Amino acid sequence: MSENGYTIIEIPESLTVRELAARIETSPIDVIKQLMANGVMANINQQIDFDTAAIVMEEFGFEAKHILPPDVEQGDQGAAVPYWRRLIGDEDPKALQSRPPVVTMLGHVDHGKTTLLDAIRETNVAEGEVGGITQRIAAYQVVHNGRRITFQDTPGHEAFTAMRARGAQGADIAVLVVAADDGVMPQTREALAHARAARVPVLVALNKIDRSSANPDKVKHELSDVGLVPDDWEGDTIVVPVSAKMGEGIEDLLEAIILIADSTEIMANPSGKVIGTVIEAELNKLKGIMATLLVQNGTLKVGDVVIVGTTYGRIRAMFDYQGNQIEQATPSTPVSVLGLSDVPMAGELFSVVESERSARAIATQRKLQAQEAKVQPRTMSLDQIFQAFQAGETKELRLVIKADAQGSVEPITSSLEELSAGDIKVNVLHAATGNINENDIMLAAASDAIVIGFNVVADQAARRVAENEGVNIRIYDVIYRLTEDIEKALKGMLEPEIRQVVLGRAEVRVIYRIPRIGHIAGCMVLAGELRRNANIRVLRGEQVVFDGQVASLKHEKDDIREIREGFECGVGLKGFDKFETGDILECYTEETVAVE
Ligand SMILES: Nc1nc2c(ncn2[C@@H]2O[C@H](COP(=O)(O)OP(=O)(O)OP(=O)(O)O)[C@@H](O)[C@H]2O)c(=O)[nH]1
Ligand SMILES: [Mg+2]
Repeated sequence: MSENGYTIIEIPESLTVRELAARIETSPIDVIKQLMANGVMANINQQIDFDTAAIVMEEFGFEAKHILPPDVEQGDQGAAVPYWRRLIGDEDPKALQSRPPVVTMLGHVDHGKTTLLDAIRETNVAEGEVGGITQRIAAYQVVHNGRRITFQDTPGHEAFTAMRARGAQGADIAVLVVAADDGVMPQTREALAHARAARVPVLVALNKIDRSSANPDKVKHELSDVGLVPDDWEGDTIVVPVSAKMGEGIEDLLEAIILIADSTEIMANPSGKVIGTVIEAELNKLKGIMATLLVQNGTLKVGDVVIVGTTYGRIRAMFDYQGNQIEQATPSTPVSVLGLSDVPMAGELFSVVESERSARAIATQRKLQAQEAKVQPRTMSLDQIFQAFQAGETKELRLVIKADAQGSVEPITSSLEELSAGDIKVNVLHAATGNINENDIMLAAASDAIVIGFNVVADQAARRVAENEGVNIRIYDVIYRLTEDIEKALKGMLEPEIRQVVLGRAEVRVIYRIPRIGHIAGCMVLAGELRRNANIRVLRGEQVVFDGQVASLKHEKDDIREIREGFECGVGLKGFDKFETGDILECYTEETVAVE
């Protein structure tokens, strides 16, 4: 017990939301809620630092105490180094070699992070971005005076707290970009807090000095107020005046980065255990699942089996930051890889294992652990949200949006936000590309939001969690239908909702060809039952390959109306017969639920 009567619990310098929830025996949803109440948007697999965890724990009546593993290096303030670096702690000190510094650009929205990176690389990323706002971290390398430096961008918009936190976590040096005409702003302070939490040295790029409204002295005062006293004011923070637009001060900035890099030991073992962090990942329509990884130790090679959380796969192809195909990547190298079976979570650590078999074993183990972390069932369905809306309890319709392409995310988000009228507001909590996953559902559950999918499907884990949590998923393929629905919803006139009830699942074991009819799937019912007058969804891995009605259902030679778990049957579908063995047939009915 602590002085204030709180139970003391030991936690490490950094842990995932899931681990924190398990330690305080609370639902991860409640932890996510509490984080949100404190302005931190985090998903269940995300790392949060000790200070953040301590605040949340206090709300639940616990006091946090540090546990430091014995091999943790101590910084000058006696502070622990970031989590991933501790994993390198096991490497033989003799095998360590210096590697390029990883530099993260942090700062308030529009202060010029992306433009500054462009000036450094002399390329042009900002113009190609949707709406000119960086939505995800991107990473690249430059060579300055023969020295390689890895840069990472982060978004400055307030909604992207978690991405800034992750950017700081993976960095050796943080460049805090502050516009000379705007000064220290809320996300400047927040970014600084993340860098400090991750014990990363901070350097300030005082940008936009070309502007007539630039006031460097005023900004230096503000920097001093937050503890960053400039070196020319006898402090120890390097402040480099730059103009990303005019390309001024870039050399000085790179020199300052090298100076800081040289005063810190930036090491890794290129022949050690391969670990690193997922920087971003997306479902690419042409190429499949593309993940950008930052290698932090060891050498990642084509053909390696990578595991991230519960996702794994053998790397089929690897590309450097310029899109050139490469065979291997040494520490501090950002690479895009093809071959993972599912979209991994940005910010998660990856590692290499010896075979797909052991990857599968680890993934299964992790899935089981995840299931054990018990989740409180809750029910806040779409109609209840609207009821709350009508009763005046809610003035905000919260949405989580997933779409197939970045080009759709932006128009959908803005057209929905435009529906806000008077004091009724549409609030898009999160919008991204890719299938609807477990994290989207968790976020929606924690904030009473609805999940909207556009040309995507919900993966199996997501559907399971949505069912447990009572989260509403609505899938559309035409934008105007989507906006029309939400508009009706806002006016409380939504059409009755169709709810799907899953009856059972069967696995395709053999395929029979029946002349003039086509192919029939010989199945084993794995759970529940299949019914003749119901619908069937054909699942191949995570993909839904067909969704439609049952044409025939037979047991041995007889036509039947239903068949239960443990029995074999023959299934024909209306308009589909391209079965493959291993396909899962999910049988469901639709129920109409009236909206009051
Ligand atoms: N005059 C002037 N404008 C600049 C300078 N650097 C950036 N800008 C402009 O500031 C705006 C924002 O720049 P970005 O590089 O997109 O800013 P950011 O920090 O990456 O913004 P987010 O990613 O949205 O957080 C753009 O219109 C740039 O052209 C500069 O040195 N001088
Ligand atoms: Mg940007």
